[in-house]
Amino acid sequence: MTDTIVAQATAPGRGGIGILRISGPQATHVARAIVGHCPKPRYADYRRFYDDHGDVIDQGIVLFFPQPHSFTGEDVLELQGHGGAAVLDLLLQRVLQLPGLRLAKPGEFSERAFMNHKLDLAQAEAIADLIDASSQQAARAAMRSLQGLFSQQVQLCLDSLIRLRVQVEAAIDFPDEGVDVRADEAIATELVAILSALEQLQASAQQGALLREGLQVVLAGHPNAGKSSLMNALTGDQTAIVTAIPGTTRDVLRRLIQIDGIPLHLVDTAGLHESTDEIECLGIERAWSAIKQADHLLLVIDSTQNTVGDSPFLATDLLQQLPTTIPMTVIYNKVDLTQEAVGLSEVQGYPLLRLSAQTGAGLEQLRQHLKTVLGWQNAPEGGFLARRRHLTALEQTLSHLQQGEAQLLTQGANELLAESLRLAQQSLGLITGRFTSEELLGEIFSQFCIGK
Ligand SMILES: Nc1nc2c(ncn2[C@@H]2O[C@H](COP(=O)(O)OP(=O)(O)O)[C@@H](O)[C@H]2O)c(=O)[nH]1
Ligand SMILES: [Mg+2]
Repeated sequence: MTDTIVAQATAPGRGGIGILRISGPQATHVARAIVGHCPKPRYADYRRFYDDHGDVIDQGIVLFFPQPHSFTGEDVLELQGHGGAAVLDLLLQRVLQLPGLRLAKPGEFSERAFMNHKLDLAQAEAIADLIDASSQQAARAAMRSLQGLFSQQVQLCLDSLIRLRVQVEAAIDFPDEGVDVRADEAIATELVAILSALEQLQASAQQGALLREGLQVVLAGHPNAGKSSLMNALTGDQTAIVTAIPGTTRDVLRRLIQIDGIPLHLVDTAGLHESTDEIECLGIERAWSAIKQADHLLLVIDSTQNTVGDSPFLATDLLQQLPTTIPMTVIYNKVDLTQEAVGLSEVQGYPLLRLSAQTGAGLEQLRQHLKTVLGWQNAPEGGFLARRRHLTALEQTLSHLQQGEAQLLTQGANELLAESLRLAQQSLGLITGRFTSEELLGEIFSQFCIGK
């Protein structure tokens, strides 16, 4: 028989109300043991909560949701008492004394909801994402995923794929009946349509992943260029120490900021140069490792040191060492001293932005520029939140389909195409959990918080 699980559903700590949630076949038994009877389904019942000696632990609301009309699809009981750590713990210990009960694992309530077909996998993940959302945009997008927007689009593509597989299997099994080029043509048209729907879905999912995870933007450059000043200007506080002494920053500093609701991990690093100071050398090593993991680099240059006439001059020694695969913007800082006009131009094929970290001139342009280069298309209302796992699944699906398209062109509808379509359906199904392995499920749900 399934265990009955219990966990605190409200955040730990002090609060007006604290809720224990119980799910499983023993839920009604718990109600009888603790409040003396099982309340009428979905009615708030104000009761005392008793311990095993008949002493009152707390008093509050008890709610009962009989299966299948509950979050998990099982019998669910909620005990809503006062939100104190000690009193909730007493209540939890009392519940755990009862036969067949145990503490829930992280994400176990959502996992049961998934197993009982209350949610698909993408929706279950959206619950965790909604709880973790760090901006209003991310929260709204997570809610749309939870309501099934993402899943519906995946399902539409899955349905078309299944229809196409049937068509292909028919062409293979009954070669004499429709054999012709016309069958192949119909298949090709359908395949192209699925490919284009999936590409659109992929574009939205990429935006969704951006909204969920944010990107790493690393500030790099010579000492004293103004990296830490720029970090502070963007975070709006004194995150990093700024001095006129070169080599002030010796560690890697990270801060999460938002630009119009898009999360962005800003990383300040030690100035890059040859140093003999042991601590600074370690800082520089860390700076290089942060640079290699960046999604975008901001190469900060002190414009008072680097302008030759009118033409901007790049720190070429650094340029040669920086990874060429990571997109980069050159920041010409301290224009308050050089009187150069703020704004965006270009240098040696890189976007160049003149600004002053100290006065804040040009900062807004930097924000807008970052939004653009990080691939944010303006506010897709109706967008949804997606995870890296979803992007991978979409990529694999697309690659199987593209392979299938090539096979169809060269050899017509045969077993190879059928196999590519089968694989495509399998990878797409991973998103909503149709073909998901036990291990993957375990991994996904274990990242949820307890009580969810
Ligand atoms: N005038 C002016 N000074 C700046 C500007 N940005 C930074 N500085 C100064 O340059 C020095 C080095 O700045 P800091 O942010 O520590 O540079 P980092 O070594 O690259 O992190 C400090 O004295 C800052 O006050 C700026 O935009 N204008
Ligand atoms: Mg610094």
